Amino acid sequence: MHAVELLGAPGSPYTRKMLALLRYRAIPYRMIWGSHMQPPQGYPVPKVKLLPTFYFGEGDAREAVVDSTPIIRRLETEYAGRSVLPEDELLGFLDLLIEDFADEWMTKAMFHYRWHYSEDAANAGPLLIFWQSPTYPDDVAQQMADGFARRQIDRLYVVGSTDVTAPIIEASYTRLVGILDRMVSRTGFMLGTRPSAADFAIYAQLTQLGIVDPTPARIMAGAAPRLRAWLDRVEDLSGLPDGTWLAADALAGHLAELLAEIGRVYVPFLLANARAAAAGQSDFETEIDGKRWTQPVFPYQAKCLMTLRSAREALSGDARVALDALLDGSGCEAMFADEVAA
Ligand SMILES: N[C@@H](CCC(=O)N[C@@H](CS)C(=O)NCC(=O)O)C(=O)O
Repeated sequence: MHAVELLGAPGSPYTRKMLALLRYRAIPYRMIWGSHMQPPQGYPVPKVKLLPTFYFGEGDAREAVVDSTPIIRRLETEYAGRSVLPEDELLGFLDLLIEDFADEWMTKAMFHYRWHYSEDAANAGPLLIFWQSPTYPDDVAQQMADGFARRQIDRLYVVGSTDVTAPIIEASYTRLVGILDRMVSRTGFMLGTRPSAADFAIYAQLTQLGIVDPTPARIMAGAAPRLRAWLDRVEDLSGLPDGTWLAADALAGHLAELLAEIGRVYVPFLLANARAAAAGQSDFETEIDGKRWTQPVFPYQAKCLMTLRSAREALSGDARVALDALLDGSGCEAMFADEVAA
């Protein structure tokens, strides 16, 4: 069978998300380690150069695709078995919400901790270069690492990491380490004894936070060795026996803390960002977790809110009632309040 190809890097959380997913699903793949700045010669260029870039098909039919969330859905239609998308409507929505939270909020912690403190930035710079190739001479590598670090540090504010927002991001990460550790201790995964897309999205950000970057890795190692060990297991779940999804009556107990965290930090962010985007602003200021948050508008994340709203709209009446009951009081319900523009 033709293997799906992907260009990615070990320091790119979304690459790790997809690599672990391909392994769990036993989809034949060919991993091309590299940089989105230097795609493989003769290969098509995706609409936006991001890692991972997936290449579907061969020769003239080869197609370059980015964005892990839709790629996961495409892989579900092209390869059977070991699905990561729960067929139950309510679980399906929760999976999408948690995946989105990990991809769009937890990545703020990942980017923040990588570049905010000098110890972490000095650690990441050379790794990012040697992940591309181990044969760069030292002086060239050092120059590239310095350039890379400078560019990324200059971009910290784009994801909302500044001295003002640092306490919010760091407190959320510390709470999440505890919340995720307790979830993993109960059933092994976010939505049962089998992994869903949400698990791979969370794992993705934590491969960096928990392993690569010294400051957040120390926090995890100290507070949650179970979660830290989980990361090494999720990297390759090819031999995991088939499991089951959570029963409806177990959802509230298992998910309450995580939903409250999403409602506490991510939902206020999504709403303020979408309002500012609708008003044509380039920046916005809001309050998150009782503290001031400022950042440039992120149009992609305005789309994320729309996607979550459409997904709730698409639910059958019963599933929507069950979802609303589950989200009630978590702060997540504010996403669907009618008066909020998007
Ligand atoms: N939504 C995308 C995000 C991918 C992404 O942001 N990748 C980062 C690396 S982890 C990237 O390529 N950044 C390069 C850039 O922004 O120039 C996905 O889920 O795949």
